[in-house]
Amino acid sequence: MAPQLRAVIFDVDGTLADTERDGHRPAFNAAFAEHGIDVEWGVAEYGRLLQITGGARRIAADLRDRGVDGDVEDIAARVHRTKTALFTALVTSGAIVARPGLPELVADLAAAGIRLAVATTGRRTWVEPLVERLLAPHPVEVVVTGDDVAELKPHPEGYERALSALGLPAREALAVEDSAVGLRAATAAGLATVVVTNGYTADQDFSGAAAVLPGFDGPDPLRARRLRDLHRRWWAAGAVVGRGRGGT
Ligand code: XBP
Ligand code: MG
Repeated sequence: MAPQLRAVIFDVDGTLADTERDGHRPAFNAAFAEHGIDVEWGVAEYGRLLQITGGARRIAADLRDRGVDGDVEDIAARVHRTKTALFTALVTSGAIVARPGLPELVADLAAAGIRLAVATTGRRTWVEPLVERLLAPHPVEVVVTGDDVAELKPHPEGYERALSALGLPAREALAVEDSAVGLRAATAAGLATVVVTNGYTADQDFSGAAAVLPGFDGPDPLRARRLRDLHRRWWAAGAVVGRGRGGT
């Protein structure tokens, strides 16, 4: 029997909002400047650095690559605390808006009785106010952040925790992601995944996704009915080719 779609688990950065290029990146750069560190990430360079998930890890990896001396982990942690404060202020100022079509999709999911959750590598300090702003008034039952996991994406831990908090098997939920790293995490948790790309991710490899779309809106906007259909088809195709998918 085809599995029911009971919950959608959304990624945050790049998925709910286009946060990376003009949100996180300038906050990282301002934090470097505040700490007297002569690093400024350009648009293309930051796109490459997005392969490293988690802001503190991203800073540490880059400082190490640049041959910075001293306790790089400690420097990265301090710079990242400043970056988190700066980015949180940006979120609470209301400067970050939902991707076009997302509010309509979320309202339709809520009306259809499909539960909402979030799984991100970002920090809870800014994730909670952003999710509240972007998804209100619809209740988001579960918010798993980078503070809640030992392993960041592409590890499936964040998605596994979200499923466990929802009390659902993977086959009764669906992930919405924007990146190949996120797709790997969701797929490894056994989830059907719809990818909605952005400027940084459009050329990545999305093999195994239930669908790859350029946005939530357009001539055939993403709504509950279409997501249900994509979810059902993904599982039907998996059954035909005998892919071993967990969470039964
Ligand atoms: C994207 C990330 C995050 C953000 C920065 O997360 O990897 O690290 O770039 O946020 P996702 P922090 O797509 O899973 O939402 O500085 O708080 O880590
Ligand atoms: Mg993302």
